[in-house]
Amino acid sequence: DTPSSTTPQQASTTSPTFKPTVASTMPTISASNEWSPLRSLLIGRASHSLFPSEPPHMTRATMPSAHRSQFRSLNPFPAHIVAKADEELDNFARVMTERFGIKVYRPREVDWAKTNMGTGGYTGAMPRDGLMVVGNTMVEACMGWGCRRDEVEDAYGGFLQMIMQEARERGESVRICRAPKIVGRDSVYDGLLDLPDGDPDEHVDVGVHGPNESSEMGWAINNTRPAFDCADFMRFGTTIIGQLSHVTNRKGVDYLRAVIPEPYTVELLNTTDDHAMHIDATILPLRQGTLIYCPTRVTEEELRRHEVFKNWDLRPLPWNPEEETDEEDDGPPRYMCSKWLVLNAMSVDEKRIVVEEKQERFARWLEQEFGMEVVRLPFRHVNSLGGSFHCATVDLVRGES
Ligand code: ABU
Repeated sequence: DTPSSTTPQQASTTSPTFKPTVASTMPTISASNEWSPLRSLLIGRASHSLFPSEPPHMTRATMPSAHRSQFRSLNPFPAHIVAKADEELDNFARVMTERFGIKVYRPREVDWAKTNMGTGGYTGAMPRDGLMVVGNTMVEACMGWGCRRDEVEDAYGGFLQMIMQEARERGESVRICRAPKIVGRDSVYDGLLDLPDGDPDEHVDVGVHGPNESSEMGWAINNTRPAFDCADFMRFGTTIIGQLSHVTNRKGVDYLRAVIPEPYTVELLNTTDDHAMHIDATILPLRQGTLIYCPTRVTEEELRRHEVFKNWDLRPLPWNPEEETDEEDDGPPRYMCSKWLVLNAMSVDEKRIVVEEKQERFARWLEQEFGMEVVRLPFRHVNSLGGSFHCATVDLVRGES
């Protein structure tokens, strides 16, 4: 198989600072879960990040109310936050390479104000939303947000060509499924844009392709074309667990089902998150058989409905981070995330996990309750842009060497 044709990138996608340090016997892409030893990783880049310019009903549906007024077309995130976020991402990449011997790729720098034919993009700091490895296949998301339509090509297109080339030279069977291009007007907000403005703090309830089985709410996109972010899905062996959300519709799930290789299957978790956008702050698998979950978004009963979790140790986080005032509140604004972002940690392997350094209560709980070795790294400025370690990465290879 070959990737669909793309425009070659203008710049190298591999940071010269982080040269691969691992043996060449490693596959180019291969991952079937979220916890096997991490061997190759894509880490995002924050430069030039802009507040996403989606319509108000989408912003109301998915973003915390405090900062919504800043979500305007071409409005950049504060420069000092972006600069610090890049420092955090560089440091994270250095630690992954030097301490853990993980091969790290970085995307090219993109001026997001100049993308999308001048209407602007969002960020290169959250690659998890746009790309996912399933076995030997890299899937590109059919993103719902118009401002993210070209994100994968702009930031990671050259990287995708490079790994395809590497795989070809090594005779590996690797597939890259690029998303179909929408040329012209997108229909995904049809019927939704003329909703009354209402209270800007009120959650939008549009009922277009919802409700799901456990919530009466509707979604901020319709089901006229496939839409999904990869971060609405997680790998648990050959079962991929996902959710419908304000950026993932049923056609998106059907599309994903159609492009992933056999024997992988997709099952949907019925979550009760009215602001659903990405499943990786709702569930966090630590290792085979152990999963932490957000009990206000999903129940143990719902998790157990899925065969893959039958004999798992399923643990709700025993406190509600939304009700906590802690040192994290002194940090930069979480413009786009809830405090459940604490669960957006990234496993190095079944014993080691990367957690934001100010999340000390969570880190200690993982150490004491699960015997994890917690790698504490600064990431609050990346958090400010919309995600934590899981969001800011795409694991390319997981598994024993
Ligand atoms: N992009 C992950 C954010 C999830 C959350 O705020 O809960």
